[in-house]
Amino acid sequence: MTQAAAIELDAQAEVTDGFHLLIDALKLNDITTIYNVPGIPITDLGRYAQAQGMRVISFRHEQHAGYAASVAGFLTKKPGVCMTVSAPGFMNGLTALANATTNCWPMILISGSSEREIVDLAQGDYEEMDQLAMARPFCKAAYRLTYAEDIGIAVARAIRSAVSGRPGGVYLDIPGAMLGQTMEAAKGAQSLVKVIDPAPRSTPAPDAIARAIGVMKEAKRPLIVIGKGAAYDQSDDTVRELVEKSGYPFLPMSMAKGLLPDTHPQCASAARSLVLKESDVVIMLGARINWLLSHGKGKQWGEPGGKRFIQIDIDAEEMDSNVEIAAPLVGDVGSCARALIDAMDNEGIAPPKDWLDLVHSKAEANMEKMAARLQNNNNPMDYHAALGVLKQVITEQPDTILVNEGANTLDLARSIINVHKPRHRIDVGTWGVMGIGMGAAIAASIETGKRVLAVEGDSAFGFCGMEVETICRYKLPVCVVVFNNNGIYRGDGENWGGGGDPATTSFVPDARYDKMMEAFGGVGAWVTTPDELRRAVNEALESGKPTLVNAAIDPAAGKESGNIGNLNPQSVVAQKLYPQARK
Ligand code: ADP
Ligand code: TZD
Ligand code: MG
Repeated sequence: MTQAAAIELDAQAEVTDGFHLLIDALKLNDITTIYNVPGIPITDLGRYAQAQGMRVISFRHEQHAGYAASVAGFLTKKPGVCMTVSAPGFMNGLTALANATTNCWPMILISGSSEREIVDLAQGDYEEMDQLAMARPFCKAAYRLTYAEDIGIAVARAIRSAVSGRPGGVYLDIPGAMLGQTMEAAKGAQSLVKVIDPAPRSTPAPDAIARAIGVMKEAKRPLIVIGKGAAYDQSDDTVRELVEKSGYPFLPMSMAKGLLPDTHPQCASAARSLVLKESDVVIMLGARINWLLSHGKGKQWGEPGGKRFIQIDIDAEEMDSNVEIAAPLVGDVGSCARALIDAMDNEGIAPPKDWLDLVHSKAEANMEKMAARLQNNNNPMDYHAALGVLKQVITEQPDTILVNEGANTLDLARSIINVHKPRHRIDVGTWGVMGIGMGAAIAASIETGKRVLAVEGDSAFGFCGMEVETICRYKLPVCVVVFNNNGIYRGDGENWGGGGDPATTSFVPDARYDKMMEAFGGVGAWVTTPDELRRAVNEALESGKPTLVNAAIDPAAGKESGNIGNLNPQSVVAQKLYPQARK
C-alpha cells in the first residue's frame, strides 16, 4: 500500500501496522518480555513494545540478550524472545540460538533484515545478509515474514515450533519494510492467532509402560537419573512421587539439582561414581546419554551391555542414541512418570536393601571428607573454603537462584553447593559454554523476581562482564561472585617458550573486577578470606543491590580443565619438548 493510500485508509478506519501487529501477536500469546539490542530496523519496535506495556530489556551485546531469552524459555516453558538488528547483530544472537537448540530450551530470535530484492541480488544493502539461510542449521525452524497480514500465523508457528516436541530455537526474519506495512485495525486483530495447547502432553502406550515395569522388576541396583528436561517439564510433584514410590536412589544432572532437594535421603550425588558404575537398571528422566554421562559406555558406566535403560523423553529419536534403550517411553516427563507410578502398584518394586546401604554409606563417607575440606582457612583462600561459604548462604536462603560457570569454579560449585528448589540452578548447559552467566542472571531475576547469586570463574565472567551495566541499569538484585584465580583453570601458568608474553591461560593478576560494578553505580567488594566473602554476599542479598564480590582464589588451586581434563587431546612429542608438560 502506498503512503497516500494508507493515509486515506486511516481517515476511514483505524489502521495498524507491522510493528504493532507483531507486538499484539506476542502479547496475545502471553509473551511479555523482549531481550533486545536496538538498531535499524528494530529500534522503534522496541520503543513501541515498551509503550504497549511489554518489558523490553536492552543489553550491551546480542549474545547475552539471546542467552537471557533462552534461559527465560527454560524457566517459564514459554519461548524467550531475543530481538536483534540485521547481519552482525543477528550473528551475535545466533550463538545463543544454537545454544538454546542444543539445550532443548524454547527461544525465538527475531531479527530485522534488509530488503529481499537487494539481498537476493547481492547489491550491498546496509547490513546485508541472507539471514534466513544462515539461521537454518542452528535452530529447529526458521521463518520469514513478507507481509504484515501473515504476522499472526508466523508468530503462532514460531511459538509452536519452539515449545512442542523437543523444545528449541526458532528464527523469525522480519524485513524492515514489512514492519511499516499497514492494515485495517479490525482485520489486523482478526489475523492474530492465539496458540491453543502449544505443547500437547502425550502418554506412552500401555505395552511400553508394561515393558518398563518388567525391567524395573528385575532391577537389583536401580538408579534414576534426572535431567534438565525434567526440570523444564515442571511436573515437580510427579517426579518426586516416582522417586519416592520407587525408593530408587536418584542422581540429578546439574540443572536438575533442586527438583528434589540435594539433601533428600535418596539423593546419590555424593556417591556419583559408584551409582553410575554399579547400577544395573537406570531410568533416564529427561536426560540425554551424552558426553556428560560418558555416552553410557566405558569404565565409568560398567561393561557395555551390562546396564539396562528405561528412557523417558519427549523425542523418540533420542532413544538408542548411544546405547540400547531396553524400554523407551516417549512423551512428556509428567505423563510418563504418572503412567509408571500408576503401573507400579502391586508389582513388588523396591530396591534391595544392600544396594541402598551401599549407596548410603558411600555418600556419607564422601560427604564427611568434603565437609572437612570446606572448613579450611588456607591463605590464600581456595575453592573449597569459598564454596563452603556459598553453600551455607544458599542453604540459609534457598529461594536464591544460583547461576554458575567456569571450569573449576563450575565443577566444584556443582558438587559442593546444594540446591533446594526446582529450576534454581542455571549453568553452562550441554555445550559447557562460557559467557552465559550475566544473561542467565538477568533472565532469572526478570522472570522470577528472585535474588540471584552468580558464581563465576574470572575467565567465564570476562565473556559477559559488560552486562553488569545492564544489571545496574535495571537495578536487578544480582550478586556476582568472581572467583579470581588470575586465569583460566589456574593463574600461575608460564610462557613455555620463556618469552616476555604472559602464559596463554593467564590474566592480569589481582584484577579489580569489583570496580566494574562500581563504575555503573553498583556495589563492589574485594575479599580475600571466607569471612569477608560471607559478609559481602550476605550484605548483597540482604540489600538486593547489584553487587560484584571479587574473591581472591589461590592461583595454584585449580586443575587444568576442571573435571574434564581427560578430554584434552594429547601430544606425543610434548613430553620430550617441554619440561613443564611433565609436571
Ligand atoms: P541433562 O543435560 O540435564 O542431562 P539433556 O539436556 O541432555 O539433560 O536432556 C534433556 C532431554 O529432555 C532431551 O533429550 C529432551 O528431548 C528432553 N525433554 C525436554 N523437554 C521434555 C519434556 N517436557 N518431557 C520429556 N522430555 C523432555
Ligand atoms: N569459549 C567458550 C565460549 N566456551 C568454552 N567452554 C571455552 C571457550 C573454553 N573454556 C572452558 O571450557 S572453561 C574456560 C574456558 C575458556 C574458562 C575457565 O576459567 P575460569 O574458571 O576462570 O572461568 P576456573 O575457576 O579458573 O577454572
Ligand atoms: Mg579462573
